Amino acid sequence: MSNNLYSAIQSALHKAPERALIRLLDGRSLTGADLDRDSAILASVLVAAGVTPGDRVSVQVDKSWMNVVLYLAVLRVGGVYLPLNTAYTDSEITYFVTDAEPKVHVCSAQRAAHVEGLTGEVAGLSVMTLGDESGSLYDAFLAAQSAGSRVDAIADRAADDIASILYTSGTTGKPKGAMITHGNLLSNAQMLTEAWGYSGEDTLLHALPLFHVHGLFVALNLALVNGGPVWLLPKFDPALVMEALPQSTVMMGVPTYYTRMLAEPSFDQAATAHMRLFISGSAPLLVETSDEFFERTGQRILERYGMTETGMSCSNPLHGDRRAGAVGPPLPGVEVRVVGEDGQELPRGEIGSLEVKGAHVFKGYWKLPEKTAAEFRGEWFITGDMAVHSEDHYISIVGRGKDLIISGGLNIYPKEIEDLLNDQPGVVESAVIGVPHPDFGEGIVAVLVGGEPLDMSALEAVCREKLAGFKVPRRWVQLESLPRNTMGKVQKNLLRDDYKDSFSG
Ligand code: MCA
Ligand code: AMP
Repeated sequence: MSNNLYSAIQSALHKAPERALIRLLDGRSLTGADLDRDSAILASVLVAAGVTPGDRVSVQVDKSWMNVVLYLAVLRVGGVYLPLNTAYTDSEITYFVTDAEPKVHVCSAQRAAHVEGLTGEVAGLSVMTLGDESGSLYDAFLAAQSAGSRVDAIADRAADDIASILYTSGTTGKPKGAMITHGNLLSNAQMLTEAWGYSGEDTLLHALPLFHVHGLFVALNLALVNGGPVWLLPKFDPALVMEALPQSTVMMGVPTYYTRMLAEPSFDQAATAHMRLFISGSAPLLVETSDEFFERTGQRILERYGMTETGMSCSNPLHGDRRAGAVGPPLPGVEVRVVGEDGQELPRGEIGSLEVKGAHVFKGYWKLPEKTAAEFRGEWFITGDMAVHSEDHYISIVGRGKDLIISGGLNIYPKEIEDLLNDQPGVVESAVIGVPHPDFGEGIVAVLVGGEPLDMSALEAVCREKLAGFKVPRRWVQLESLPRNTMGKVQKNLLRDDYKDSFSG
């Protein structure tokens, strides 16, 4: 039996050949048969472009039905799907493309020239464009359709073969490509199906981007392997969510989605009456948000916990106690432990470092065996999150051992911004911190030390040029020196406390 994730998806598509599975709010849709046929046609385009099993296909495009077909086509030919946030700047894209060395890079027409300039550095790279039903990839798809070209075969893949690479930043500098296997994705889809009682009877309200684990592997994969319909919203927009809610049963989102929905006066029990389940993750859901949501809708958001490297590890139960402030017990097949600094498991109730083990844990970082080894203790993956394990087996994430900011569900590693700032003339040193933000959960503050008064707008402009917009600090402060402990380490906790009100009120 093939371990290619596409085989599992195809069986579900075959069970729903006439059913509208990808639904757009303008009334268009793709059935199971359409998805299977179109991915076979697009697979022929990828094969003609030289994509063979194991080759990377990097993709930086707006969300669209064709983006879904492209994802399926890459899986089908055994390629490695490498999605990239549309907010990444050209300099960020240069790093990803030269590191991953894709055979094909797909992007919007506006971004193509930059990547075409990298063909000298990446052997065999070709660049194709995709807009909303436009671009060279779309034209090639139409031409293949007219010519009757398709690749029906599903490339044979072992469970351990890489299906996808997702870049995730790190505390030590450059982003690392997490290699996620077909086995990892299948195991995640199976465990979530079981834990959340997901079936083809569910209709998913999909407002998340398709370039992160949450939107792609938690949301889309779960619906596809179950042959359930998906309302594919172009992005999160409360008005669009309100429109799709009455015809959906499950929604997934980051906490910002739920706080923004609560700001809609018409978001109430009647608007959510058709919904079976609201799921939150990627960042901590505040107890106040969870409680307000419950009061307004009569439904308790189900919070779960995961990472790019592991997919989902813990989830509050479908039936039973959905505990606000906790992420629930481990999912079926997942083992978790909370350890102290010596790596020994701590008694229940004590705060320590969270480690996870199971078939969902990734294969390692692309081209970085030493960094991979450093993140494991034997078979246990070290998440970098601080947690408490309760007597009744619930995990609560209580902090981060890693220096990480999560803003609107997007991860920002301060080191990346600090490295850039420290390179600028006049900057002696910098500390980038996350402080409470009413919309994004955390907002970014840059604290700088310079010999002379620093030109903050010039520094902000450099950040805008080099970094995706969500990584640009929104508050800038200059100090004489940074607070340090006796070991010389910057005390970010003191800075976070000093600037905690930067975005309130
Ligand atoms: C956009 N902006 C942001 C963010 N998003 N600033 C801080 N944090 C953000 N998350 C800025 C833009 O740079 C821009 O500012 C301005 O906001 C408007 O941009 P726009 O794109 O229109 O914003 P939006 O549509 O309001 O987007 C906010 C959002 C979006 C809806 C919260 O960021 C989102 O969909 N987030 C979900 C991310 C996600 O999928 N996370 C899962 C990761 P300017 O013009 O000044 O630049 S996977 C994961 O974490 C693990 C595996 C897990 O457990 O799921
Ligand atoms: P990423 O690197 O994008 O995969 O983000 C993974 C990180 O997001 C985790 O290591 C946690 O720090 C955080 N995270 C995800 N879900 C939750 C949650 N429900 N509560 C708290 N933190 C979360």
